[in-house]
Amino acid sequence: MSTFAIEKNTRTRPLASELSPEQIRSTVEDELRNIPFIDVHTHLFMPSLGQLGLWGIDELLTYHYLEAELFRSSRVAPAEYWTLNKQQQADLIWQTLFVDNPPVSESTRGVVAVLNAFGLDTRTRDLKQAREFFAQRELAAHIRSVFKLAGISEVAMTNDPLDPQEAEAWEAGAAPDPQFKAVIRLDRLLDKWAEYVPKILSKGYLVDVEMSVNALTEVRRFLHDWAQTMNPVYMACSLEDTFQYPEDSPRAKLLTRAVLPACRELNIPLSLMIGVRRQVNPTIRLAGDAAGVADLRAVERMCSAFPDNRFLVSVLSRENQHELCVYARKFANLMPFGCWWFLNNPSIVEEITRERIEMLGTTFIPQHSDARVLEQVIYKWRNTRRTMAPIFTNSYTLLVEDGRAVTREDICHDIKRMFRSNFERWIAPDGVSSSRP
Ligand code: HDL
Ligand code: ZN
Repeated sequence: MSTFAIEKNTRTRPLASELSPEQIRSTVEDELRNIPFIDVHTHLFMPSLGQLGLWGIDELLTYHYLEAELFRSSRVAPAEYWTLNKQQQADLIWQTLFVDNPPVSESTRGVVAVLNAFGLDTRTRDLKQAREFFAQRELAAHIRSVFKLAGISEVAMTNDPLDPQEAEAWEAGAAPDPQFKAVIRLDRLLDKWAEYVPKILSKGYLVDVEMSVNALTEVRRFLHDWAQTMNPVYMACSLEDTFQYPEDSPRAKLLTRAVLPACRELNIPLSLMIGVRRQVNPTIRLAGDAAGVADLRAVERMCSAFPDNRFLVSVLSRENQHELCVYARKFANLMPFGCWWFLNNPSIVEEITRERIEMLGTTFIPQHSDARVLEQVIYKWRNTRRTMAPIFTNSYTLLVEDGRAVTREDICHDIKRMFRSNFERWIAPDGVSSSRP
């Protein structure tokens, strides 16, 4: 019961569908389970991109998150590990992180959840059963089954036009797939301009290392041409914790004079993922990146300087989350999304999500999976639902305590907004610069 005395009972007759505090939790859990989510950032690939798509037990176990954990528990040094083949690596990781030690970390427990979801033995000492199971799966049917288990309807990919293998597959006419939305990834273009000028020149774009006015026009044509091929829902880049904007750099010139104009012309958002500290330990390869606190005044300046661009922003440092929420209150063209990478752990997801709801209501995108291996979406989205349920329950319970009835329709509306329509409106051809319904 509210702690505030109500002067007079102004409550109108209870709504037929009004939920009691006890019903709120079960209704939140129902709607989280019933509504299929859109996964707005992954490293998954549509089947027509061939070998780029990773799936199955050996890929699940050699995920770079698990490789980082292996090197903390195994006497095998990275240099030796890299000489092993994929199955030998997976066997070593299974033995070390799942047999010799209970798999209690977020990423190890995730593999357990995937095996369990398919009814496979989670305490086995070897991978024979799992390998036989995945070997007999037909990919298209397997994808449908995985998406259903994960409760997702579609995913956004990460597509790099400067990756030779991927570019070749697209240029060969890779068939689009409605469940896999393309995203043009810009890291190579922005971070390694001089290195990739020859490659872009070879494709017929008259660019130059000095980045003449004509070169920037040619980059816009390059982006438009790839947008024609991929039909991207947004463009994206990851940026270090030291990222500044504006800055006197090829990256800033490319963002200002090529990428942002192209996004406006294509009417699609730009995703900025900020805070990575690249390769602090290169001996462990993909696992070698770390996190750092970024100067989010760069985000402030970009949102302010480009009011006609829409931004998706995720930051990697826990310390940056609160100020990102504040900036989202200042700029309606800023959509915070996800609990990225090292933040995708329940203890931190809870803190981030609660402060977002407190400051932004439901005008944000709570989570993405960042999945690199197909079946990871099963555990990443299961964990998200499990973590979000008490958070949303608390929000609605407070609302009832403060005097406003809550219905199943309210809860359904909000979950659809956070996990679907905020994104759909952000990428919509008639894109709006806020998440107003
Ligand atoms: O830059 C990114 O998109 C990151 O998500 C990296 O791919 C990172 O290695 C990762 O997989 N994080 O989950
Ligand atoms: Zn990613």
